[in-house]
Amino acid sequence: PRTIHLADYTPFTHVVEQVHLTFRLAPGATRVISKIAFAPNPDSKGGAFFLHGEDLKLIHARIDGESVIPNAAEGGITCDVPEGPFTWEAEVEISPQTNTALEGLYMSNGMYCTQCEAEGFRKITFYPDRPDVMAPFDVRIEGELPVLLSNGNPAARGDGWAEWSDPWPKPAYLFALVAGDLVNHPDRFTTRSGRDVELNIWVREPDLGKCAFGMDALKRSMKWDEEVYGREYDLDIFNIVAVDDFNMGAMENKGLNIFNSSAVLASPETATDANFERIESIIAHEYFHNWTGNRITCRDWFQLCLKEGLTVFRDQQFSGDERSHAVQRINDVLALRARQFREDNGPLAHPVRPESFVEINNFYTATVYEKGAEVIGMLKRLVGDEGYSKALDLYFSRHDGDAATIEDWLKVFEDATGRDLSQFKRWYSQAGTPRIAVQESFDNGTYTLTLSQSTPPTPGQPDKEPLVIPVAVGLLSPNGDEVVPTRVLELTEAEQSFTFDGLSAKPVASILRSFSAPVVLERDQSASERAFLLAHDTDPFNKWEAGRALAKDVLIRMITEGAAPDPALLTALENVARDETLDPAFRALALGLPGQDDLAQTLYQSGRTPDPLAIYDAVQQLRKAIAEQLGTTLSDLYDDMAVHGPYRPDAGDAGQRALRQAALGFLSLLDGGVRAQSQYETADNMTEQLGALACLLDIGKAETALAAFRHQWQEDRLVMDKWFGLQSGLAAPAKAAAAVHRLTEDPGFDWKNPNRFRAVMGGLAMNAAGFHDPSGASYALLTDWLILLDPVNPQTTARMLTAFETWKHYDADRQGLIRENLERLAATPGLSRDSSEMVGRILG
Ligand code: BAL
Ligand code: ZN
Repeated sequence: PRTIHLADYTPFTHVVEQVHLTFRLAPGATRVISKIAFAPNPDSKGGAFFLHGEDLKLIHARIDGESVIPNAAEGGITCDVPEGPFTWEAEVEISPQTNTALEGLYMSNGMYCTQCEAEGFRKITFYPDRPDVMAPFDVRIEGELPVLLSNGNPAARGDGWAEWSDPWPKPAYLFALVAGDLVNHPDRFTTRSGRDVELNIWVREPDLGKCAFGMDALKRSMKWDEEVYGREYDLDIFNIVAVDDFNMGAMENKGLNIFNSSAVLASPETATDANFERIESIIAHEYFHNWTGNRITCRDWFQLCLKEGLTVFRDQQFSGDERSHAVQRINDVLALRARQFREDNGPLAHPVRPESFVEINNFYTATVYEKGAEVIGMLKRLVGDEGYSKALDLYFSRHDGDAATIEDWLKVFEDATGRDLSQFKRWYSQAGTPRIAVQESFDNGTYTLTLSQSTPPTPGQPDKEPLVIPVAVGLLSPNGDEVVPTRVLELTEAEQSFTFDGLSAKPVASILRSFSAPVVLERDQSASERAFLLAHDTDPFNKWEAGRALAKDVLIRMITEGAAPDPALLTALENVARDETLDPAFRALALGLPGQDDLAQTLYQSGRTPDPLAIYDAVQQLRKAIAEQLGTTLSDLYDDMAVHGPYRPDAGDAGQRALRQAALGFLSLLDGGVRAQSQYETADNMTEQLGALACLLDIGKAETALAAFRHQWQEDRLVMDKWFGLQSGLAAPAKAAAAVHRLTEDPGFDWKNPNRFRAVMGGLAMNAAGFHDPSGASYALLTDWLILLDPVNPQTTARMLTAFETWKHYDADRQGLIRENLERLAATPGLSRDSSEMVGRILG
């Protein structure tokens, strides 16, 4: 397969002035008739007229009404065309029914739907399937189904047909079509300039009761984008459709967002607080794409972070505004470290704007999305809120209707603020997580903070240059008062010192407040200083971070030296747990221990080989010690945090439930599961029901509850995903492969459904000690299933391969076993482009 390089970008030979598509739907033989008005592109550098096309049966093609026979070319066709404007017509046949890759036009539970990003449109018809070709689309759908949807505004409809017209020029990846036996949850929204917009969430009839929360989240998102970014919706209708078989969370097609049903459907009985929160953020994310992605799109796929980093940043801002900024920031950083730092730390590390790819689907990564959002957060910190606002206004006015680049994006910041961003731009091209080492001194009332930055080598980038890193710092006096409020230091050199004068005593520095940059802070700090910051820091993120660092230090000593749980940590945790001035959601996060994978990464970074079983044992030992030391506090919390009255998914109630669940997790280690069993039996919402089930599984007493859960929920796919995922994720280490194997033999293991596959195999991959069982049984099991899935669904297979991305951190025996499995997969005849690229990069 061919490698595509950013440096090779050339504009398309033509522009598309208008697209007309007619779909004659039939499961095995859908006809797609296209009529496309092309004109020469004045910016073209020349070359043959080329249209992408894959798996299309060409029935006929015409140029200006005359039949033509195009020439087959790699990934599409070429054709001789007139010098001036011309009309291209083609009729092709495709088979949605046999399209299991879920890319292009496919079927899910009897409904037709599409997924075109990144390069799925070429499986629908011949077209310049590249984001810089933007055109208005008119679409006619013919099919004997009650609901026929496409992008834009409805134009006309009759019995068995409907026509849609999208006036906004868009790239083909934003095309969408849905046809099925669906019902809608309707609503309306009036934009600030008075446009009356019809809103719908389309679902299968049994799911109609699970749309209200998603609809409310949509309306709040529309309002927020008007108020905070001045962005208004621009069509008369906004449709969302829930689909059961979907490779990702959701897709921002213009005016017709298509959602994985797990990312939109929710009711108190079937969805957890975490599900509600995720739904709110994904609804917002897809809606926000209307401006950051759709009205202004990407010139090419190397610029993916232009829309994704910015849209993630916007959805994080929204969730913070709607809920709690402190809790949002902690959760965002937890996710960043778990996924993006992990990615940066291995063979899949790549810049936020990659410079080459074989299969673009492999670059919908935590680096492009989450680190992409962090880069925007840093930019905002550096130019200030007002500068950011001015730059964004300029971005929208200057680039509306454009397919833009990172250079365009940075230029608006330079023009709006007068700041030179040439060094900052390295964040887009340099991969890896920077380390910042800290040295401190205090002399005669002056505190000096010396920061040194370095970034470890990543594949293809042995040498790194210094970045511009905003480091937010505040100083506390020894009695806990804040003596210097947060100041943003700009670290631009490899090493730099910053001084703070006029202090009466050596301060305790709170460094990297709000996690002001996506870096690893290397700071040796005593347990007592960490406990001091946990008790006194005014920055909620760093307050939490101090507790997290303390717990990590303690666990590392337990793992590497066989130390006992440090009483200082237990006391600090008890103080936080009891502190009623703190938000329960924050306290729940403070009681959460570092993840086992996070500990493995930390050990590896400090030059040690992680032993997943030793990590597992240490975490279990610490949990037991916390339970024993904090027993009374935890049981008080469990009682006090009970939420009374009908379930509400808001941040306040969810925070109380989270703290209560954290307490239950520890208490179950002491009470033999009595509380969990009782909670399981009386819960009237999924958060508490599933939370209780998790505790019972954790202590090996879930048999009855698992059977009851299955009996109650067997008809609900999304709930049953939880049943599968929990068992796989919480299986005891030595038994994990066998337990997961049993799950794959369950008649409910519909492995072609990405949600179900991810629940079971993703659960295993996240069960660190079970996945890395020294027998290698889990490696082999996952590999067997990936080999089976690859020809059916390459995208999901390739993503799941990231389970192996940290393989070189482990001992020689484990590395040998993993290599054997990866080589077995690599040698599979006909392996997809997606998986070959991934396995090649992982093996290195
Ligand atoms: N554009 C793909 C799905 C998303 O990021 O919204
Ligand atoms: Zn997105």
